[in-house]
Amino acid sequence: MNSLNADQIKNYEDHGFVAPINVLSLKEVKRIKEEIEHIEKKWPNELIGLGRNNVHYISPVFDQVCHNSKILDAVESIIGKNILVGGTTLFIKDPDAKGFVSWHQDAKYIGFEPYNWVTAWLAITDANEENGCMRMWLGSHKEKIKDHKDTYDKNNLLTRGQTVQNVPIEETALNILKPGQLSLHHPMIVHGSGPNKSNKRRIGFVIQSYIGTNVDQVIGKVYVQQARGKDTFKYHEHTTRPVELMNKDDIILKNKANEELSKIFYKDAKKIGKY
Ligand SMILES: O=C(O)CCC(=O)C(=O)O
Repeated sequence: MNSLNADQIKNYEDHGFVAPINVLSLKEVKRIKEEIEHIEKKWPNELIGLGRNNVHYISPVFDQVCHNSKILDAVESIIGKNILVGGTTLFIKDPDAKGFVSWHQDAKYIGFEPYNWVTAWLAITDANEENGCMRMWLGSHKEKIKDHKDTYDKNNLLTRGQTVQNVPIEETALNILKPGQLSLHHPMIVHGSGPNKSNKRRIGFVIQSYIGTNVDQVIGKVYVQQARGKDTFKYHEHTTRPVELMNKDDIILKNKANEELSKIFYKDAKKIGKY
């Protein structure tokens, strides 16, 4: 077992996130990067806009990441042994593309309750200050859900540019990761990330999120995969796992899952953004 140790669990409890956790080899990460480049070349529209979500339904490479035992051991240390994959997102920042992520709490808009869930951010490339790694407001997960202003900034990678204002920068920390390293963050932690100022891509594959089987979707519908343990609650529709890249039925599933996700993200929104 690669469970988190006592210090790592304390870090998560005190700060709202834990990192870095070594989970994949450089060879495994290279394979994932190649898969992204292959999909982008052969199906140029597949990973843009809403399509950046739930790529694990159409690619066995991404599916296997979600079911990786090292990642699941770490996740189990936080949410217990009955684990579902509740969705994934690719956060890609191309060099000089100006994309950023405003300060936000995932719990504000994702709709998973109770908060027995955790978001796993896997670095496919380096993630550092220069290329716009995440920055976390330490301890903010212990506070309440904060007001978020929908800004719809065109460079914001969040759906409606939802933003927590007046974050004290001196209480934040960078979440620096090397390729193959993971961070786990709490649903309530306030976090964000700046633009990529380097000359290389920054790629994060985010399991958003791993949820305990006791977690419901209170805004809309979500499809799930059993990652570990048993689902006695049966709140969600379980899906199959892909055995080949871009299988016709899997594409239909990905599109259906993304339509549902979009309804969740844009519930009560004044307009629809580009993701
Ligand atoms: O990739 C990023 O920069 C931000 C991702 C994020 O906000 C999240 O995973 O919750």
